[in-house]
Amino acid sequence: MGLQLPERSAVPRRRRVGLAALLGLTFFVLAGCGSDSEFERLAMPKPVTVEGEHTLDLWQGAWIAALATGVFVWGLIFYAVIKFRRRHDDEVPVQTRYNLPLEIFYTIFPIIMVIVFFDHTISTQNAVLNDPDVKPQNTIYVVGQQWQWTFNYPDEVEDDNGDPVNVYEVGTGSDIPTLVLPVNETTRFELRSPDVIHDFGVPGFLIKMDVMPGQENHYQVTPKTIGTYAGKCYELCGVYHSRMIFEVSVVSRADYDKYLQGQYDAGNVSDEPICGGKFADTQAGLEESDEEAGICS
Ligand SMILES: [Cu+2]
Repeated sequence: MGLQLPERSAVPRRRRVGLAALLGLTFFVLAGCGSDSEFERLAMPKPVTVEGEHTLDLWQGAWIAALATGVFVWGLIFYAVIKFRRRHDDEVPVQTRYNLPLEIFYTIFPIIMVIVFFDHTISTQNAVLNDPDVKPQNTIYVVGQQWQWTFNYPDEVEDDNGDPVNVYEVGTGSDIPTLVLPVNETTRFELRSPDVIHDFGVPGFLIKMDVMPGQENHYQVTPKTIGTYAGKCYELCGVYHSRMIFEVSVVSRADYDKYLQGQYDAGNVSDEPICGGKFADTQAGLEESDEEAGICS
């Protein structure tokens, strides 16, 4: 005995038309999602990088797919609840057994959805982490140390002998550092930690990533607009975790070069990227400087 359904003619035509119109309107509204307002971005911050656009697309696409599925399922639920409600106390509901095509459908379809979600996630991840078509023009070694950030710009400036050297900016508990990035250029962040797990992120980049001792994480950004943005540590990393904030300044290439030269002139210069502020070497359990251990290279 298969699934028993009432005669099709029992559903008034105008109700079917109304349901179809509701579904169509939902798709129309969702398909029109742009990125100009926070509502349209579904509460995501406005992306200020090329890579952030990919993340926003994934976010919006996932919500549209989830909402479309939700509307379809809710529609079926309410349809069944209303259509097959008990009308008399002595009425026995229609008894049903398995329906093979239906069971195959609701087994296969979620698997297809997961595969599609997975595929979009992987392509977004590739675009954000390591797009093979985009060669980073700059590399910055970002060091998270308890409890501030150090930004290293290796081989960007030459010393008096013409040898490339590293310039850096170190934040302290009372001094918020600034991460300077050139606009419309791809910069790769190499993330290093000499002590505990931190997490490096800027809301406008639509990405954050753990900074882990002993692991070399990285991601890349291509800022589209000149401006200043706020960044912070997203991992509870100790007593003064809340002080691990920094500023991001996206500037023109000329201002970027001027900034790097300014760091050199100020004496913030070393041969290799340095691994943190003066507290980085004094963490419990660290017997020697991690800089000597080569963790930053
Ligand atoms: Cu931290």
